[in-house]
Amino acid sequence: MPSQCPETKSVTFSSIRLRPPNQLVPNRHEGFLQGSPLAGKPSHPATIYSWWSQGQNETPGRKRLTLAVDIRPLNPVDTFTRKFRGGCAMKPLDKIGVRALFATDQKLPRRGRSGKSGLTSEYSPSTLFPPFSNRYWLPRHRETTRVIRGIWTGLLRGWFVILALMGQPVAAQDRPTQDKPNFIFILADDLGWGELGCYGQEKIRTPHLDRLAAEGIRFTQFYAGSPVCAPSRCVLLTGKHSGHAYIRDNAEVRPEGQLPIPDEEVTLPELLKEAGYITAVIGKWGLGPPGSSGDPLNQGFDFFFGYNCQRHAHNHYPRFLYRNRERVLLDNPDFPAHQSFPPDLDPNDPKNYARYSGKDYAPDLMAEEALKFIRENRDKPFFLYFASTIPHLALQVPEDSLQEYLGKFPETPYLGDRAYLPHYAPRAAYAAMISRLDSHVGKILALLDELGIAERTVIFFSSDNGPTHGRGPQNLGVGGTDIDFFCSAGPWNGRKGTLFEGGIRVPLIVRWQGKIPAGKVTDHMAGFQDVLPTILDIIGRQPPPDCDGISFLPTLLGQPGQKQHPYLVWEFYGYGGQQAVRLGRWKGIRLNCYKNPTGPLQLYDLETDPTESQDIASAHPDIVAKMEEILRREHTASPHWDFAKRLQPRPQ
Ligand SMILES: [Ca+2]
Repeated sequence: MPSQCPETKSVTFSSIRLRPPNQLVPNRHEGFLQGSPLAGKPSHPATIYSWWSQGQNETPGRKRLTLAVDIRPLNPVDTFTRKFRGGCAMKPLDKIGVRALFATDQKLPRRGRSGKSGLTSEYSPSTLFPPFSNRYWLPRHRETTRVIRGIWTGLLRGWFVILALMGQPVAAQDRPTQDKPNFIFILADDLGWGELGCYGQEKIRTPHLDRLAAEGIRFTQFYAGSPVCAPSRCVLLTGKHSGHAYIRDNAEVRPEGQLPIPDEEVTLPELLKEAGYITAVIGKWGLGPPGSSGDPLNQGFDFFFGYNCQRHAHNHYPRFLYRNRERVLLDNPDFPAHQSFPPDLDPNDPKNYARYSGKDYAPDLMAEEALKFIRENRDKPFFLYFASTIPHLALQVPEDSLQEYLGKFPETPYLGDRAYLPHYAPRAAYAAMISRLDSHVGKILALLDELGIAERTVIFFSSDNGPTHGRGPQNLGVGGTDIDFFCSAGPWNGRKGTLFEGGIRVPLIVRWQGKIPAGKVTDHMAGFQDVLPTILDIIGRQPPPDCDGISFLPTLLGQPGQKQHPYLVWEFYGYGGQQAVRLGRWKGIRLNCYKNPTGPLQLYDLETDPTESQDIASAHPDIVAKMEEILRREHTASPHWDFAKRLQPRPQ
């Protein structure tokens, strides 16, 4: 059937606003479109959805109602579980089908009843859609049949209009190509809030990142999507927070890779490809094995180079990396990324650590590929997602960077007893890794200057989660790290793997020369889910309707009108299970969710207690109750994660 439709389009008309707000649970109705010209058959399956957006972007007292219709080719193996995407063309028809997204943006006279179970409302969007001048029934829970009948009537009349609109170039609303800036999103791995000079770091040198901040804007209240790698990256690429995102914890699959994000997830590179961008991910992926639905090449990237599997990335001198789906063999010996130092060797002799390195340092190779990609695509609008594996363990760094720090700090050889690889100078190695990443950023900045494209390239720099967790005597962390020595989490409590601030509050630097005032610092509260709508905002496009993010473009440009998150939420299904809410000055955290999914929330006042050390929940039951309500509301069920059922994906 795919051959019957050469391409897929989605048409966003506008949006509906109703007053007063109604609480409508998302509705989904399946049926058939009679006489669809698409399938060439007398009937055609359709899925009709309606839902209220969360209201974060809305005027108080109003909510946005969106009505969507998913019309797909008759494909017996396909399922009706697709998500919506708005304002853009879609993946190939054989995967997604044709869909039309209707939304209106007018105050509508309401009729009928409303209630918690849904609503009945009648409206006439005739001012927006002359062909849709008949009335539609919006779905109400127990009136599905009547609703669908009403919608079908409209659809059948509107279908031909949709087809007409499909013929129009979607990009017509976009800014001209030459005005489209390039985007480079640089993501560090396990880099703490306090590990850059521009964020107060005093022991580790990061001159190029400090320059980036001096020439751009630095965020002080920016949050990762999750406290560990894969779910955080899922939030970044889909714009959905971790209560809605598909990936909510690291979950490995065999023989290599992580649980794949499904085809129907709408990703930032897909949306940018729609807008004419060439897209690349270079670095660590972690969202699906090669060939799976989560393969980067199946999620909107034109090019991939690096590690597909997060576990494979534990060794910075691997035997191979991937170029697209092909393995590229490297000049490195084969050795496991987790081992202890041999007891019969001298731990103070650096030569005995040569066995933990090789010739091809993967972070360098990935940086070189990034430079190559920029050079080759300098004349196009491009999106480069450069996901470095630094400073994630193991402690491995080329000698020239290590030399910068040897002798600078008191050292105790790390012998591999807390995972990863031994190193005779673990503090120097850790600092050197971060400076190595900084040098990669410096090369990118220099190349942009050389090519004369610095001013039309927006650069983001952030980290996927806080610095790695520590445990054991001497507070030495996993893999020989010593994040207390470096104040890696800045003033925050908590490390990677926790929803305390140190696990999720991360740096964000954005530079757009000529547009973002230099040297700016903002306390605008934002998170990974905001990156997708911000980038789309820059090119004049709308995010998908189920995006949880808010564009922070006004903050970048120093313009009025910045919308605020009333709150941020996180769900995390690792480390015992955790949930958290940031509500203004307040932070609520629930730990050990697997043991007790409705256990007590801890409450902290970040203004007076930034280290989250005094639980004051008992003094503020009203705030706790509000947070609990937010956590319930912001959670969608997942096939893979459920605290109550103790559901977590296991390696398959
Ligand atoms: Ca990470």
